[in-house]
Amino acid sequence: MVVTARGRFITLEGGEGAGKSTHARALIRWLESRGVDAVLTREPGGTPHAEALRTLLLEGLVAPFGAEAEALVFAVARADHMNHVIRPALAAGRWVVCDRFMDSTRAYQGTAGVPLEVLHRLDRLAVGDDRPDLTLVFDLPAAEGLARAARRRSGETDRFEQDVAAVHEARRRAFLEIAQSEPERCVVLDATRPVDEVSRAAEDAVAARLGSALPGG
Ligand code: Z5A
Repeated sequence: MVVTARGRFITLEGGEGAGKSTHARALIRWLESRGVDAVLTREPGGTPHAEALRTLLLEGLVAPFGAEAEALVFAVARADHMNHVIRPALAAGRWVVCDRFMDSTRAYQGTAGVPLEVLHRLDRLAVGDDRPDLTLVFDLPAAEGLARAARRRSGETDRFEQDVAAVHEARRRAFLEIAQSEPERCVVLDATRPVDEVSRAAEDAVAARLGSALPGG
């Protein structure tokens, strides 16, 4: 019987405009150049049902029910994403690169007042033991990220972008606290540097943490 080695699960986290989407795409290209079969996905979203929930969340249609309800809906979307995309890919030996994941719930809904034990319980339900092998936290001052996002934006701001600067800074601190409390999983990258340098730092982090799982590693 042939046993396929499990793939590796990498998540990208950080505030608005920190460069997660840019570097998720770059990381997929780099992994493929190393012979890795990799899947690019995102949260909220990644499956048709979770993408439908993304629309509700980003249009602010869940917001009137409160932050706990938003955390629940993010967890429902995550469970669907885990069951239909992430777990099957990992089981097939593919690597998964996910633009935002469970730490975003801690940083956004946690700073909005949802107790940590509720968030941990939701993680146990939606994620279980299939936690990321590596999380890259793209760190930069919130004002700089918002300015980048504003320059790129064509339409209106979404429900989360509309929050005031102090809220965005609290989320930045929350991401850094998560990284500090789980150094075996998380690597913080200085996202104020030029794009190419940040990409190289992301690749170095993957090679350092997961290099033995790369083809020929
Ligand atoms: N959310 C939540 O509350 N709870 C949860 O559990 C989850 C999510 C999973 C999803 O929005 C929203 O859902 C999000 C959190 C909440 N809040 N908001 N808003 P999204 O996925 O649509 O948006 P985002 O995650 O914030 O992504 P973003 O704004 O698109 O930012 P980004 O992906 O980090 O950045 P980017 O698109 O790669 O780069 C932004 C611009 O900066 C672009 O023009 C780049 O070319 C440029 N860039 C990138 N890197 C650099 C460097 N190094 N220098 C200069 N310019 C750069």
